[in-house]
Amino acid sequence: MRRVSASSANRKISSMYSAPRPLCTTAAAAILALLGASQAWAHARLTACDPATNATVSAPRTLHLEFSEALARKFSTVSLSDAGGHPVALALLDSKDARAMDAALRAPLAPGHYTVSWTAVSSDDGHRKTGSYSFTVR
Ligand SMILES: [Cu+2]
Repeated sequence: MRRVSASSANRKISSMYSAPRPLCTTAAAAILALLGASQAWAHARLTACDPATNATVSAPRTLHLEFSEALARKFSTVSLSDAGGHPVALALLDSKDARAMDAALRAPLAPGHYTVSWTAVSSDDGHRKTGSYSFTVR
């Protein structure tokens, strides 16, 4: 999230019909600007995923990850490894939601423990954040 002056944020709100962004994003930008909030608030955090963190599921066909901000596709990645740390082949899919990453599994997953690792780069400020979570295939 770029820091914007309060006056430019106010202009954005008053001209919301011409603003390219949804109102909630614009309003959030205005609030952050008024509070002088830390840029750390704007990093793309993982907000939801399927399979869910620590879930036990039947073999999934896809992975879905949702973030708090739109992603810079070129620099954002997701990978999967099995319990032995070996990479599992994924095919990144085109996500309609700019804040989501979707990947298809090239082959059905055998029962076991898997770890998803992600790198999310915010398209807004270029900040990079990484994380991982696990799920189990029954
Ligand atoms: Cu940021």
